[in-house]
Amino acid sequence: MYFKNPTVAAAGVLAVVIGMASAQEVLPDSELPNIGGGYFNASDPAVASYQWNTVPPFAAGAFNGYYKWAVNNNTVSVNNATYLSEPFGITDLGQNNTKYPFYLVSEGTPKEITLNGSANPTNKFKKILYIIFENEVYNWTMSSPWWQLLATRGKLLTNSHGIAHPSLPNYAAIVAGDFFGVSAENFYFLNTTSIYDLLDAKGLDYASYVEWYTPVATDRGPNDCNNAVFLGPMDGLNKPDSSPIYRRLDIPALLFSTYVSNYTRCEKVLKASQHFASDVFSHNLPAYSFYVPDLLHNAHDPVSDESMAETPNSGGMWLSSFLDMYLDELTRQGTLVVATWDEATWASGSDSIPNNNNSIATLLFGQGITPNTTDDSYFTHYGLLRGAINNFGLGSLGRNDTNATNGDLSLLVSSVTGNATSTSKPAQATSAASGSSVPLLVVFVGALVAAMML
Ligand SMILES: *[C@@H]1O[C@H](CO)[C@@H](O)[C@H](O)[C@H]1NC(C)=O
Ligand SMILES: *[C@@H]1O[C@H](CO)[C@@H](O)[C@H](O)[C@H]1NC(C)=O
Ligand SMILES: *[C@@H]1O[C@H](CO)[C@@H](O)[C@H](O)[C@H]1NC(C)=O
Ligand SMILES: *[C@@H]1O[C@H](CO)[C@@H](O)[C@H](O)[C@H]1NC(C)=O
Ligand SMILES: *[C@@H]1O[C@H](CO)[C@@H](O)[C@H](O)[C@H]1NC(C)=O
Ligand SMILES: *[C@@H]1O[C@H](CO)[C@@H](O)[C@H](O)[C@H]1NC(C)=O
Ligand SMILES: *[C@@H]1O[C@H](CO)[C@@H](O)[C@H](O)[C@H]1NC(C)=O
Ligand SMILES: *[C@@H]1O[C@H](CO)[C@@H](O)[C@H](O)[C@H]1NC(C)=O
Ligand SMILES: *[C@@H]1O[C@H](CO)[C@@H](O)[C@H](O)[C@H]1NC(C)=O
Ligand SMILES: *[C@@H]1O[C@H](CO)[C@@H](O)[C@H](O)[C@H]1NC(C)=O
Ligand SMILES: *[C@@H]1O[C@H](CO)[C@@H](O)[C@H](O)[C@H]1NC(C)=O
Ligand SMILES: CC(=O)N[C@H]1CO[C@H](CO)[C@@H](O)[C@@H]1O
Repeated sequence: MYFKNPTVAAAGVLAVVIGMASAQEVLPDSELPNIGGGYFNASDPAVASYQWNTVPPFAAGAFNGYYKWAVNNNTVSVNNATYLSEPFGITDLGQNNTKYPFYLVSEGTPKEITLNGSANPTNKFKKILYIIFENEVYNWTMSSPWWQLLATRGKLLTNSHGIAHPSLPNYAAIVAGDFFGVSAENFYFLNTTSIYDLLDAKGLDYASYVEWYTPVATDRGPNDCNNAVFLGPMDGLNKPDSSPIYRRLDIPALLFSTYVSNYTRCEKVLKASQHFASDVFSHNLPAYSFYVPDLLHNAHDPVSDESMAETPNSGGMWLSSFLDMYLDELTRQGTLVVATWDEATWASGSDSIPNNNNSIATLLFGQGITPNTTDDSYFTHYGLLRGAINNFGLGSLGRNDTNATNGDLSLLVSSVTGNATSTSKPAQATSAASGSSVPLLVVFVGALVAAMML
């Protein structure tokens, strides 16, 4: 049996497919999300030569066709598929002939990766760990005393921006350098290259540590990718939407068909509670990893006795504890920890109104980071990606990872110092804000409104 409670899991899949169409704030046909939080409209000269068709194709009930639109003058096609069996770890859960609509997104002209790019590795950090929080505008986050406290432990980027709305395309952007025109949260598989191709080529290891995730047994092996849309227990107090606490769309790797089609890669998506602590303290955290907090820890949903308007606190409390536990040890191993938010959303739950310039908080901790500092330079998710690529000397994906305007983490991190080569034992219960060198960890915080939707 793949799930502890197959009935709930199956119902969750169906509820998601239906709920995405009804609950999500979808863009009108005439709009395409743009970096900075605004939207292009059909009469904008900047997109006059493009074709797009976003919304009707992505309504859950309208998958029975073939659609295409264009991003950056490059046609992106979306093929529909209705699987009668279980693709990529989607399990039938005993519901024979269950149909799973999903969308395969391909670039019209596939981008070629470039290995061994012109830049030499900057080697500012040995490892990078990303943590992504959900759905808060910068001001809202930084009005929380918990995030103010966290800022004293690291470097706060005050001019950092999400790429798109709603949440899903932002997760794609940080590992692949584009959002591929996606403006909804249906069941996408992106048939494109990503940083995982560059990491494989370089021989660097990676992992995703995901709260509540359980791999599934398939004919490929016992630890295949689980593409269930929601997993985990429900929080009955979390009204009104009773959100499950795991979402597929929060794990960047699972969004890519080029990732989940490879069983060896699927084995690198791990249940956090079984692997993260032991991997950190045994010095086996790979060079590039994500820690994916659940929908309570990532601030998407409030804790049980908290109102929606107080949501930032739930994520801030969780991250404070997380850093108490791990930051000393991660720093000793040369890890940069990146905590960021997927997109800027207001307490009202709206992704787009008012236009908040997609302004999000991003905080850096650990290796090469001076605590209680800020940086005001313009930064986007593409800078998080670019920084990892430049640090490890991976080459290029040929997308926005080559665009220096979007920032570069490795410029914000001091050279490796201190106990980066330490073989010390697991961290003591001491303060983490000691300035020791630590691996980089990125954390995304996502949109609140999207939480209500999906
Ligand atoms: C569409 O965008 C153009 C250019 O920014 C702007 O002048 C126009 O007012 C917009 N139209 C609508 C309906 O928003
Ligand atoms: C967009 O496509 C047209 C037609 O192929 C081409 O002439 C133009 O150079 C392209 N623009 C960019 C920015 O690639
Ligand atoms: C699925 O099919 C199997 C065998 O064909 C049958 O035993 C089982 O009851 C079916 N399950 C459902 C939920 O219909
Ligand atoms: C994915 O894209 C590649 C081109 O990059 C194409 O050859 C392949 O057929 C696509 N896969 C699917 C399943 O469409
Ligand atoms: C990669 O870069 C190294 C050092 O700059 C160089 O020696 C090597 O030939 C390059 N490899 C490729 C495949 O370009
Ligand atoms: C957000 O912060 C900026 C800069 O301090 C301020 O100008 C703006 O009014 C704030 N917005 C809200 C909604 O608090
Ligand atoms: C599958 O993933 C492994 C890394 O886990 C990589 O070494 C291998 O090249 C990948 N295979 C393909 C066909 O991409
Ligand atoms: C952080 O810096 C501010 C000034 O930039 C200072 O007032 C405050 O005491 C510092 N806090 C800590 C914990 O170092
Ligand atoms: C860069 O990002 C912008 C905005 O997110 C996007 O429209 C564009 O297609 C991207 N460019 C490339 C080369 O991926
Ligand atoms: C680089 O990114 C910035 C900000 O997203 C954008 O305005 C600019 O057009 C991009 N430059 C190129 C060459 O893609
Ligand atoms: C590591 O840090 C400890 C405590 O600060 C210090 O005593 C020790 O000399 C450092 N070791 C190295 C190799 O820097
Ligand atoms: C263009 C295309 O592939 N359309 C397909 C969408 O899905 C339905 C159901 O499987 C097919 O019948 C269409 O051919």
